[in-house]
Order: sequence, then structure tokens, then C-alpha cells
Amino acid sequence: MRSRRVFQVLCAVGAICMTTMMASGATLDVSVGPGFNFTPADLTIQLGDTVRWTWAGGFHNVESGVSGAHDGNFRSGNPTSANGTIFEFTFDQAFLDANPMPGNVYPYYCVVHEGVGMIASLTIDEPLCPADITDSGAKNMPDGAVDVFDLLELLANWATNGPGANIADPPNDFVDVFDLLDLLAAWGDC
Ligand SMILES: [Cu+2]
Repeated sequence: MRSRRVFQVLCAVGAICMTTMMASGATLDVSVGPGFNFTPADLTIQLGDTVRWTWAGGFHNVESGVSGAHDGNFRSGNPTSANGTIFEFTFDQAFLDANPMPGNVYPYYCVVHEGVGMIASLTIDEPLCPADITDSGAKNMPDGAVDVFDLLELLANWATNGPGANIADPPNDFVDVFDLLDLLAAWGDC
């Protein structure tokens, strides 16, 4: 009986999940020049946001890394002086997983002018994600995504004070429908 019920819940939430997991972030602008500056030079973004660099004067590019050492995380291409050139890059969970950096800080520079201080950085703000209670089940560790494994873990701990009980307020109670609803609301990357 219990397993059938779990299956019914899974089917019901499936439709909800499909519509909520494609949440998109904001787009933030950085000016490339004029002069030897990125403006703003140091920008904090939310996970899932897109940064849009727009060339505004001078011969520049965008390359991730420090001191002229490109680290391969992102790159606009060769330097150009074409005003209005746009380079867009989305910093999502997949990027974060593939290119981890201490503190989620991603320095970058212009290959032509890094010697005269045309350097900048992005910091990716990763939201706290209490619904991310497990990964695929092998390690029982957060993995940056709220997915079916978190849902199964929550259901397995239903009415206990195990993992999942602290997703919704009040904390330290038992896994209940409020935790389930908060987990579904957080579905996807987090
Ligand atoms: Cu430059």
C-alpha cells in the first residue's frame, strides 16, 4: 500500500516538476571599456544568472583567469574593437560543478590590458538549499540539485525527524507535507 501511494505521489509531482525546473536567471550587464576597465569590475551574481559584456570603446576581450593565465572557464574570443560586441555567458549549476573555484569567485581580465589593470571578477552567490538533502543516494550529501533522489529520501523519512525534516518551518520537527511542498518549490538547481 505504501509503495503504491509513493508511486502516486511521484506521478503527481512529476507534472509540477517539469514546469518548474526550467527557472531562468537574470541578465546582468558589464561594460567592456571605454578605457581599461570593466564596469562594474567586481560583480556578484546569483547562480543561474547570465552576464552580458558589451564592448564600449577600445580593443579588448574577456578571459577568465588571473595574471594573464587563462583558466579555460570562459572566454569571449580574440580581442576586438568593434563597439557593441556582446559576449554572454550563463553561470549555472553545471558550470559551477565543472569549474569549481574557492568562494565561487571567478577572476577575469582583458588579454591586451591586464598589465595595466584591466582585471575584474565575478562572484556567484549560491543560495542555501535545505531541500538538497542527498545526491543520487550513494553519499547522502548535497549535490547542488533538488531532484528525484531528494524526493525519495524525503518520502523514505516521512513522519520521522530524519533528513528532510528541516526543509520547512518549524525546524527540527518531522518530515511532513510542508517539507514536501518546499522541496517541490525548490525543484531543480539550487
Ligand atoms: Cu583591453
